[in-house]
Amino acid sequence: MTSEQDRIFSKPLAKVADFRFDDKVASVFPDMISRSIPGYGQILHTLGEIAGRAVQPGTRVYDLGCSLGAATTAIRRGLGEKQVEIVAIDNSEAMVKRAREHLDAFVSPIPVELICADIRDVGIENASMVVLNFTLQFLAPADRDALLAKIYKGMVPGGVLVVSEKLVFSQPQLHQLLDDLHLDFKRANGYSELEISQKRNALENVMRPDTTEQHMARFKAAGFQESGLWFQCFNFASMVAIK
Ligand code: GEK
Repeated sequence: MTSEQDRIFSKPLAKVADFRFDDKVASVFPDMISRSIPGYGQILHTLGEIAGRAVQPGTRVYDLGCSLGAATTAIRRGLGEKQVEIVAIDNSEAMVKRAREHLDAFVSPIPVELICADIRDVGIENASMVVLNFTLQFLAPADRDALLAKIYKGMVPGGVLVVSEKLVFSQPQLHQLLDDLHLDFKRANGYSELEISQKRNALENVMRPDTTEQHMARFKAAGFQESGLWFQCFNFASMVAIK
């Protein structure tokens, strides 16, 4: 996916408003996410590989917080001709509008139902794979356990949940080092100090990352039999939980 270059925070702002997934963000999103999240491309590719192994015929795949549908597209690729359907959900109208164009441009026998809704309000049924690719961190922390419980209930035995997130660490020096390495990654991708600091302020009240331990405890409390990290680069990770 190509898009315009992300220059959203490049000019000094009198007041940095809370980050929103609006039209401006949707129009630069592929550039923004690939320059901001180390390993994003690797994670997308592997979502397709996981889908190829874990998705069971006659079931559904859910892509929760699908943005422009990048994970859905990777999963469609990984599934080939399998008889499944994908449900892709995002509550940003700007994202869903563009996601429709991206998904329509990709020829695949796998149907995608694209829904503009809050993932807290939609039912999960007959799922053998559920993906939260950098979405859970945007939900109010108090709503996260209930979402995981709903997902678990809607999954078939052996189903796989993939959760990718930014992480925080309880060990302060480790936290600082991995955070600094992430900022270096952004600098190396052309973001200025102003862009980095204004974006950070915009996200402060909107994105609240958990520790790895919180994620693992949440998977266990929801009922998942097994869980673990399959990818980590600096303070970004992707985890799997198996029902
Ligand atoms: C990708 N998964 O490219 N209900 C529905 N959608 C939501 C909610 C909610 N309650 N809260 C946030 N979102 C994508 C990237 S981006 C990650 C996901 C990022 C949506 C929000 O509108 C946005 O599109 C997405 O979650 C998060 O693989 O920007 O760091």
